[in-house]
Amino acid sequence: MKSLRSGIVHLGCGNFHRAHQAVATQAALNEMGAEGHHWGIASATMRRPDLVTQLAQQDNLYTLLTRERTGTTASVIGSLHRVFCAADQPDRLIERIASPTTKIVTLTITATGYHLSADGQLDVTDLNIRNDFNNPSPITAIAFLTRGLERVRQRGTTPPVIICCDNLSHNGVTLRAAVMAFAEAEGRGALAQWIAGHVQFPDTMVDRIVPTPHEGDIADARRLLGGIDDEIPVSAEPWFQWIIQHFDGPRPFWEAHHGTRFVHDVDMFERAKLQMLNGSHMLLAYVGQLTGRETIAEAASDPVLGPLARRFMRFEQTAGLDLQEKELDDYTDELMSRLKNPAIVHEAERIGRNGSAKMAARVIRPMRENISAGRDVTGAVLLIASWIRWFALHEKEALEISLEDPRAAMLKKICAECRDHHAAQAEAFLAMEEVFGPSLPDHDKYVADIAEMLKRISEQNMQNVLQATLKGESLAVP
Ligand code: CS2
Repeated sequence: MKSLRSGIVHLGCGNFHRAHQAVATQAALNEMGAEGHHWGIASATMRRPDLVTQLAQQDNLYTLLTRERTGTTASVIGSLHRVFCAADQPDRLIERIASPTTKIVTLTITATGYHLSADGQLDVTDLNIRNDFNNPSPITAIAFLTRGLERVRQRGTTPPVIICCDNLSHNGVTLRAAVMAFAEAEGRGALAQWIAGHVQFPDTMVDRIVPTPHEGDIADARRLLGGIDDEIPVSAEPWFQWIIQHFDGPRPFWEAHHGTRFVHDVDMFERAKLQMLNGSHMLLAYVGQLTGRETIAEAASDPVLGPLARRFMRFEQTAGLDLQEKELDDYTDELMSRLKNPAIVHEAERIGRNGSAKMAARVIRPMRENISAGRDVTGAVLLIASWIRWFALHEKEALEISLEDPRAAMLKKICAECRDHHAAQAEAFLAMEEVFGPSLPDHDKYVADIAEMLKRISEQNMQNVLQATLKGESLAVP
């Protein structure tokens, strides 16, 4: 669209952004007509210049393939007004954030991109974060936001609203605290205070399963578009949810896309999704990989693992959710059906990445509440034991998958130091407060349970262990 201008700046122009926010923005542009033309997106990839080149070759247009069990549909998305690489043009991103024409800044940089500890606070000892202190050409999103807001403050203009669209607990509050902590840590206490008083960081819940692009996407796009070539289509499931806390100031009419809602309190939506979907995703990923299931759909459709995941989702991962039983049943049914969608090729190995940054909010928080209430936590025990097993197998180089995690080196080191000593491995993993938080209630018992599960899945046939776990056989050490 020739008359488009960028009222939104986005950090993290990845597949999720292209299949979620950019799509809702396109719906808003369609609905708003000429009124909406200033709501184009200036989207920065943090470090993928190749994507910038590919998008530029097709005028920043691309295809969204919506994949249902019954077939695939294609639509062309044109809401990306500008695309650039932050690593190549750091000042361009800072200036964009600071520009008075930018009303909204959004982020999808994944949970690891925030450099948080298990308590949700910015890890100011993190090397990437430290490297960005007072650095005019930073690499982390937190530093880019701080630099941009610093310019807004110096110029006395109106700051943009900053909308985190990643799966973090209380993502707006968390991001605000992280930006303030960053400014404080680099000696800009006054800036931190100004941010606290002037910048809005609404909470959001985002939900759409967006698998990594695969070879068939390009052919499908060409077929569905009647022969037009698209080198970088993106595919997604039909489900779309974006729940945004009300904020002051102008915005696109994102509600034009089904599944977008503005509410006063995002907490329950966010917690239900983080625990029931994202937490169960982790169980399916770690256990699935260990049983040779390559995709989430295969793992969720497994006659033993599927029911185990369902039980975990419905009875463990609902801890702390103030919703009716019927609502929880319906949400569970819906989620399991989405996870089984065979048209979505979502590799288990990918979902399993960066577990150390995801564990606290998705798994440990409900686990802690369940233990305190005397409820069963077998699913969480299985999940954690399977995660440790990934690293143990890696350490012995038996598992041929890439292992991406910000703490991978340390986790493999633990496995090496106590090779085949399951109790010591479980103890050392659970002692990492930056991943698991403080000790669990009745800590020693649960570490012993995890160690026992780790021993079983390491020494016995995995399918038999899962059968026994599904039947509810006790983990008590004989
Ligand atoms: C997944 C999410 O990678 C992960 O951790 O659990 O990306 C998940 O697919 C989305 O949050 C679904 O909305």
